[in-house]
Amino acid sequence: MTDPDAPTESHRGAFGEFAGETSALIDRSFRERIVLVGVALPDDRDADVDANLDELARLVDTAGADEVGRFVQRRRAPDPATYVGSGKAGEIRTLAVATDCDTVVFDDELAPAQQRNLEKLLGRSAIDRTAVILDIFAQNASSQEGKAQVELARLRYQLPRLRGRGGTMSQQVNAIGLRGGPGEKQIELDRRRLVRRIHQLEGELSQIGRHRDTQRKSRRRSGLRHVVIVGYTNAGKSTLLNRLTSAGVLVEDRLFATLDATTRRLELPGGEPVLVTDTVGFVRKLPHQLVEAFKSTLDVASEADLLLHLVDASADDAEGQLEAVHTVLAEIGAAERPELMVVNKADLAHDEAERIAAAHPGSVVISAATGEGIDDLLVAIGERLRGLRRNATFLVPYDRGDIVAALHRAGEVLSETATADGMHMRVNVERADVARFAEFRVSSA
Ligand SMILES: Nc1nc2c(ncn2[C@@H]2O[C@H](COP(=O)(O)OP(=O)(O)OP(=O)(O)O)[C@@H](O)[C@H]2O)c(=O)[nH]1
Ligand SMILES: [Mg+2]
Repeated sequence: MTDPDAPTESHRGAFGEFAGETSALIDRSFRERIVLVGVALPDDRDADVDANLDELARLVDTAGADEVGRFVQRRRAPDPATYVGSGKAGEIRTLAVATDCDTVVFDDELAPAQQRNLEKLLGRSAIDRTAVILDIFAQNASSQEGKAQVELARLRYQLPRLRGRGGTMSQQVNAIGLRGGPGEKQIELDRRRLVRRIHQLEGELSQIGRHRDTQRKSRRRSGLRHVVIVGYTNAGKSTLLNRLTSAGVLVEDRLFATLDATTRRLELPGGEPVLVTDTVGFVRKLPHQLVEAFKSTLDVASEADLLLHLVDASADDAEGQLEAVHTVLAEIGAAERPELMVVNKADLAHDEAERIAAAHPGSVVISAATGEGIDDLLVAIGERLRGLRRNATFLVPYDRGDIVAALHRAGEVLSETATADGMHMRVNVERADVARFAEFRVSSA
């Protein structure tokens, strides 16, 4: 190795190197120095590009590393071989050398070949946003399910990226400088081991999923409305659940502090009990591997009677965060759920909170930390829930078992009587469903 800048086996940049099932992804014995790189497409506004990279900087910081520089390239599309143009890659390398950076983090998921090419061009590890987010999730997972979900997501990300670097997978940490490796045979062995582990985890998770189905059924049987708190990470979701129910969920000024769903019972001012769930937060471009692996956790949102969408009024980019949350909600099939917007941290940013609330009619301003606005929030939740559903009566012919089943899925069947003309069903359903089954409707009693 004649190039003094070329990585060696002892190169510090271990950030993002996958080390197999259990080991940490980042060497946290020191804070790595990171250069951030994004590509701005023709339709991207400057402010959005900045917001994306600011968010990436926060993710990198949470993962335990420091931003020492950033680069944005305007392009029609990312370069298929190197994400940025190759000229730009040269400039990034110069900056990386000047700032003594360990790792370059790219704002979009890199294809395996792009990553390989970039590492060659840059002479240091090149990783992507997905790896950083996976890394934070790995650091924060604590429950058995959370750990299995994160590991599954990491392995699915790792599988197409396996390459011969020497030794077993667990020896690959810090082995960035080893090129060539022992060849196809070892890669094939690693690949098989990985696939086996993926299948094992899928099995474990489907086992846990069955338990969750039982919980879900008992929740349905309880007949209680289900309110789910969603929002950008660090918006204060867990603080709100604690405020409402003394749940004792961990609250931290940290991205993705919560990875598991916690459900508690809460009585609304009228005495009506409901269930409230706090769950994992969202960011922009949430990796699809995580969305898939966390499906069972995220499903609570798509099954909610009401979403409380919590927004941090003190965030620089609250509107952008709102949009990011809506994108993820759409991805997980929860876009159609009724939503009550709740603007939080009014104690920190009072004027901004009022401004956001004014832009979104029907929203409520609170501070989960001080309790300000919580009484109004409880009233608003009650009102929204009451407005969502109504009782309707349907008469379904006996040859339409599909409709009977669909009504059972759509709402709560209050009574079901066999008559000469068909099944007479009284059902508590959402207004939209009343319209959907209008053809069979007989009265609104
Ligand atoms: N000043 C102020 N801080 C708040 C408020 N609500 C939450 N926080 C703080 O914001 C940080 C994040 O709060 P969490 O409740 O952990 O946020 P979260 O939405 O559950 O975050 P994740 O689980 O990481 O997605 C913590 O430091 C809280 O103390 C509030 O109303 N005012
Ligand atoms: Mg939380």
